[in-house]
Amino acid sequence: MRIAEIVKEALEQTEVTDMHTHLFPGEFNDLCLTGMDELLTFHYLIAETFLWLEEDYDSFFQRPKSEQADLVWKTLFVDRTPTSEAAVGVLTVLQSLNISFDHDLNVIRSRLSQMEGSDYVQAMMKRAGVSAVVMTNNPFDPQERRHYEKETPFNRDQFIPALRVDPLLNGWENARTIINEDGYQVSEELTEHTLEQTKAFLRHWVKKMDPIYVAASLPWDFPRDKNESALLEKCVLPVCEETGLSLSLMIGPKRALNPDLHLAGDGVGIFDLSYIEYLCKTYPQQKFLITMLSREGQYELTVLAQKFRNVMLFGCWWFLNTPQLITEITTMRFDQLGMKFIPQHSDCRVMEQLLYKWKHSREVIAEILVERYQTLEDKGLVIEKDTIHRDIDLMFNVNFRNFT
Ligand code: RAT
Ligand code: ZN
Repeated sequence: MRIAEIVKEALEQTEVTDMHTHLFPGEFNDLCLTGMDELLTFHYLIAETFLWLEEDYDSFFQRPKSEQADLVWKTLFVDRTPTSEAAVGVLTVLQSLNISFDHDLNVIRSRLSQMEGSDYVQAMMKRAGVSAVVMTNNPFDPQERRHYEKETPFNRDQFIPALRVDPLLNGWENARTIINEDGYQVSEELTEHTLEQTKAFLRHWVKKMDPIYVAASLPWDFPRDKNESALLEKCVLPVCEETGLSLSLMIGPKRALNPDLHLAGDGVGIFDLSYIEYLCKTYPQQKFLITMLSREGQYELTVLAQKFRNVMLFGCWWFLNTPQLITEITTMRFDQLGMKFIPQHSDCRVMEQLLYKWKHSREVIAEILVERYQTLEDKGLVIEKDTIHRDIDLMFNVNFRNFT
């Protein structure tokens, strides 16, 4: 077998741990998104649809989801040729499910819904080659908390909780209302007592969720004031330390750049990495999983990761999850870090997206790996099939499991 075939086969056979998604188990009912309307109203596609649409933002969002999906379909797939990564992704999903393209969305809707059954979620994960997904669990979201409060049972080996704390860091005013409602006395001012109570709130949620890590997305200009850094360094980090949890930092969004677009309105800014350097240096015992949204600074971030054992870079996040940028960033990471990084996560929100996000990423990463192995063989190193399987398992499972 040639190297290219072995790599392709190993990537297809290795079930991955998808270490950051917005997926939920079927037991979480409405939070578990599936089907054509959810696929088409994925916020990446909504943003793209508005590039052509003249309709008011508000009137679009007031429409029922099926009408929004109709408009996305007509705008991006019928009246135009779908060329963006997110649009091509929908076609990959259909192809993976053997559903042929039809201009009539209802035909596709019904073919897809015929497949949905009780083991649909399992079937999607299996077909996508994903053994487990890490969720995003926000204790400040009433719909999500309900499931933890009433202890909805679910398969925790397959759906791994992650405690998301953005609302705490990026909006103390709203966060403190919820913390107070939960019975912890916190004031507007971050007094010692308030910090203690906030830690107690976090400990409570760590206990309830049993997360694999704590996660926060830090906007491009974080920390904007002393309170934001105090909440991170005096509440979140101490609780991570006590509980031995790693902290995942997803840095660089410019939230609500166009608020009319709702969830689709976030942009990107350039994060000042000196704050991350400071965190890695000041808290050497704390493990940080890090991904960054801007293309700028990826090189500096890779060098930073090379200096600190407590850092694990992961994924090509959100707008960076395109073949071109995965190639660029992953190649650079191989050059600087060897195999000590996690090449990708999916960020899926809709179950079927696993099919395209992982297929596209595997294809790009296969090309990079084949080139690397071929260079090594040219230098006389014999690359065994087992080595390739071991390496792929290392990057897509073991690096994450060992680090966390
Ligand atoms: O990629 C996305 O879908 C974004 O909307 C965000 O959810 C981002 O991934 C995040 O976790 O903040
Ligand atoms: Zn995400």
